[in-house]
Amino acid sequence: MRSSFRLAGLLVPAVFLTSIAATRVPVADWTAKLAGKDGRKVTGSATVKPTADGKGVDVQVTIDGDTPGATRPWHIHTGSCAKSGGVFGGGRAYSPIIVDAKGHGEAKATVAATPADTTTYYVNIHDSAAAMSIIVACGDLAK
Ligand SMILES: [Cu+2]
Repeated sequence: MRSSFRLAGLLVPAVFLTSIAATRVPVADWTAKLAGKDGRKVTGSATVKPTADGKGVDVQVTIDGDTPGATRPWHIHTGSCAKSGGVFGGGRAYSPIIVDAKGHGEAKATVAATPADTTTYYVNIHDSAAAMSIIVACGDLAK
């Protein structure tokens, strides 16, 4: 009798741990704090979360302190603010941020690609479609 009680005591925690592992989200969220480039007072943040089907990521970006009425293209890029790289997941996934009268803007994108743990990523806020090489704000993504 005594030994079967002990066995039951061991089984309960094992089952509990297994169910936690099964419901764990496969990829952790990434976040970035955005800071203005070249003296600009723009601030912001971005979050990157896996989509429900696990085949891509939902990205949310918010900026403040920007020029009212501006239209800002933005993307996740591979690399870092210090070492630029290509657009992550193709540029079509990202629709531009429209800055409101208070200097605030936000946008969402669903990108059909998953970030790799072996690569670094950052978020770029570009000046405009006509001046993509000018970066208004930037932030490195981290888990
Ligand atoms: Cu870009």
